[in-house]
Amino acid sequence: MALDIETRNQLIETVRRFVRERLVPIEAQVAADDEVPAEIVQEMRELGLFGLSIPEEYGGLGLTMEEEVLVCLELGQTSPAFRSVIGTNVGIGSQGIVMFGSEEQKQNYLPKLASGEAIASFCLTEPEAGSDAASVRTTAILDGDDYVLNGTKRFITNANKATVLTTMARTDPSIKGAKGISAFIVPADLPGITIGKPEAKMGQQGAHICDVVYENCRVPKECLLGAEGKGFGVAMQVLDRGRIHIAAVCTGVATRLVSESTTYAAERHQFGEAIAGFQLIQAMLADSQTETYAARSMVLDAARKRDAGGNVSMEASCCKLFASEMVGRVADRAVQIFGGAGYVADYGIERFYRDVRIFRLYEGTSQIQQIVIARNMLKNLEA
Ligand code: COS
Repeated sequence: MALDIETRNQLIETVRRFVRERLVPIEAQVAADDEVPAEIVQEMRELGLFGLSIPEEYGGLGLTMEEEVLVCLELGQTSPAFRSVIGTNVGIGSQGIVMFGSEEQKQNYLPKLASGEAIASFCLTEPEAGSDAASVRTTAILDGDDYVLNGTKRFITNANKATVLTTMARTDPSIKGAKGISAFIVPADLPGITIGKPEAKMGQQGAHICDVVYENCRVPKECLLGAEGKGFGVAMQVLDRGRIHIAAVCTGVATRLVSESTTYAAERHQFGEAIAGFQLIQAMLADSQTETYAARSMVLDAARKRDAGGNVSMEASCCKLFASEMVGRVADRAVQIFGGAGYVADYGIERFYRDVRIFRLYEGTSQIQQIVIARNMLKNLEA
């Protein structure tokens, strides 16, 4: 159920203050250390951020999608690495359990994910299955009361901290494509699981991605999430929701960059006046503001449609496509407005420029979003 307006405003204000007072001052430090400090993670736990999307009866805040978007629009206004700490618990790691878990699975996992005591990762991507998610090769073969998992998952966010791995694996290798795939909730401490070391990345230092390797890992039958053979649908529905979340984060980052660009343009003097007085600078500011506003409007609209029970697969992809491409343009203009300072690490703008690049890639590249949008358009034509 939606929060009353006063509680909602309080939540947004609390997150805004947390971002401004606790996160923004340590952005450079987190990037240099490649780690979010433990005391910040603890504060996130205390604020309930790990459980934004988990229903109240399982210990979360049970926010509607619209409310989650409003939180992401605030949380996005700092280095995206901070959001990544809670990202998999709020989104792709937990939502399969929220949407498709049995009562027992929900009771077992959701309260610990909501409190941040447990960390969930989403294991879909593999070395040979990126955009083509239905070509998953990891196998899960039933043997007695266990499924035996073998295979490698790649670029798995938070895997080095995870206690639960929501994993897509092929239960019927004789079926190629989506239909042979099932979803599992795999406890990360089972024998036969190896977590690789975090990859060195272009940006978002402090957020970690690793390989997850399954070698004859015996997973009890009860860990099957949803029906056998229905795992691809689980993954797709989790991603539909995740794409709205990511689009909101992109919009939050863009909001921060528009604000930084405007302030800098008003303060920086050249040719005897503030560069904000020059129309070519104003054009860049105006374009960034317009696009940020458009993304904000889109993402709130898609969230409200989802809250109303609609299928928002197409809208989610429209939001992810537009907002992730948009924040790339906004970050590029921010570098341009800052000039040489935009290229220098101390100003932090170049860090955002690198940080936002991944948004066009993960949870489906821009090209995958275009495919999803166009397929839905054509399907609607047939209906
Ligand atoms: N919700 C529910 N079911 C869905 C769905 C959705 N959003 N999208 C697809 N499905 C179902 C289809 O209805 C179909 O079921 P039936 O065979 O019963 O009709 C099945 O899943 C297969 O769908 P489709 O034929 O569209 O699969 P494709 O192999 O063509 O791939 C794309 C679809 C490209 C959209 C998918 O592979 C994808 O999203 N790739 C990107 C993956 C991604 O985002 N990776 C990031 C990893 S997480 S950081």
